[in-house]
Amino acid sequence: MNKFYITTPIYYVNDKPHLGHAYTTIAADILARYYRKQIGDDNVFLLTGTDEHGVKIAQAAEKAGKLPQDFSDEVSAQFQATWQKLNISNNDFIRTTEFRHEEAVIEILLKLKDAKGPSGQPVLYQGEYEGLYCTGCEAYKTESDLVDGKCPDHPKQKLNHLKEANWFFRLSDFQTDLKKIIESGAFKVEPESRKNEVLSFIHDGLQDIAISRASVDWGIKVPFDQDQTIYVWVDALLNYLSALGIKDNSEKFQKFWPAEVQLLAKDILKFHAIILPALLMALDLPLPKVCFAHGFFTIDGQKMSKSIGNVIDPNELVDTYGSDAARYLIISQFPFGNDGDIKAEEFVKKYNADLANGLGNLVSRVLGMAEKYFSSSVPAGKYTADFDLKSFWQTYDKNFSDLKLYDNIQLIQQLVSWCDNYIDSEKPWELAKNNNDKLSQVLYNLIEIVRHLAYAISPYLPETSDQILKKLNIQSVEENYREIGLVKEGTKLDKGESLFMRK
Ligand code: ME8
Repeated sequence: MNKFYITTPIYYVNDKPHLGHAYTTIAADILARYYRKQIGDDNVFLLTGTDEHGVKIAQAAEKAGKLPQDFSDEVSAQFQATWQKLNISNNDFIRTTEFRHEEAVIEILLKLKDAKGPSGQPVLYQGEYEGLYCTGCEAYKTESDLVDGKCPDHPKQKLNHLKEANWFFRLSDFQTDLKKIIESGAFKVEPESRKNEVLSFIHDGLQDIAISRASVDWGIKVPFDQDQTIYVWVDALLNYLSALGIKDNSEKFQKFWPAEVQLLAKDILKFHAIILPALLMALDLPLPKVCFAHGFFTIDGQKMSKSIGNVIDPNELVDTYGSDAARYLIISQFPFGNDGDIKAEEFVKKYNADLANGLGNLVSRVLGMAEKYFSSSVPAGKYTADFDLKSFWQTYDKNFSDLKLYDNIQLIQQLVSWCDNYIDSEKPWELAKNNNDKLSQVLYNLIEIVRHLAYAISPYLPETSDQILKKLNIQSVEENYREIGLVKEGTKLDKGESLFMRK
């Protein structure tokens, strides 16, 4: 891989950022940080942003007594501040109310107007829509989407009955091609269960979709029909292209498009695995390589919701635990991809077990022994421990290429436990009495493993990684950091402060 473009969804500004948004964004950041180490900073692009048009935002602004643009400015700023607090290393932040986005969307719509689908028919046509619309999803609903006559994701939301003249996108024309590229893996929908879900949806038959609304004002106007507003999902999906500068066919666009990975959750899978690829095919543009939909989590067994009062603000987690630990606690809850439950009371337990008593304590223990027995300098030795660091890195890379972010957390925790057991079985405090050579060797091994750990945690815990490297007197990232035995005899070490205070 020589470049890596990764995207998160752009989040609605009807509400401030919550743990669900943080989950996807942290996962994307971990991947971006990993690939920057692999292929260089200039070759990685991480995009996130905010989705600011549509009925849902207009209603939320009205409720707050604000103009939609002012309201969007405020909430979008909250998203940006939260990502800064969580140390998200996004290369750009796109807002759908920005001019650069709007002008790109307009140009794309004009291109679509002239485009023909696989059958040779124009991809856009005028028609009449009659049916139901859920403002919560900002999506049209068919009877088969409903449970007890309600949207299963927004049961409290009243469904609106719409009857309008709209512009339609001939999605049905792309059915065969979509099936082919998903089945062949030319466009990967992951995990496997999500791929099957999308294929069975396609198998049931794709309906053309309305891509404009006459009754909505807050949005971008259809350039060839000023009475219509572009459907918010079409507007939003195009952010992945507008942010790179598709309009001017910028160098950035040429370099980074298509995305290697699009991360999202299962709630918006159809938009990313069906509508976006069909739009791209209509525009004759290459498709993203992987569309990965992770699971949805509940909090203490319940759906996260304002009315239940169990919404967790990621900012509060950072205030309590610091940014690295907050990232860790959010992403280490359950395997990436699956649905899971987050138990609020587990945060403190996990913090103490994995970070304060686990990684943090190991680093203090190793550097404490180096201080006590070797006046804080690296003793003589070469790497002889029977922990296979080479295969550790192989598994680590494989997990990243399979997007198994959680498995790498376990891999790192296993290495921490391995070191704790090694210390307990070698008993350096006894070696100090009678076997200085062995003591040097054991300590050398431990310091070398701590160095590898510092690099392995860096996508997840970037600040802690830097702190450990500093303690090891490594001023800048070593190019060949995965080599074994790079720690040099005589290097001054600095135990300093604990990495994580117990709570
Ligand atoms: O759908 N568990 O924005 P949105 C895991 N604007 N992830 C969760 C989650 C949960 N309980 N809740 C939210 C939109 N997420 C559109 C997207 S993209 C062109 C437009 C995450 O603010 C997850 O990534 O409703 C999900 O897909 C996203 O937030 C939905 O964010």
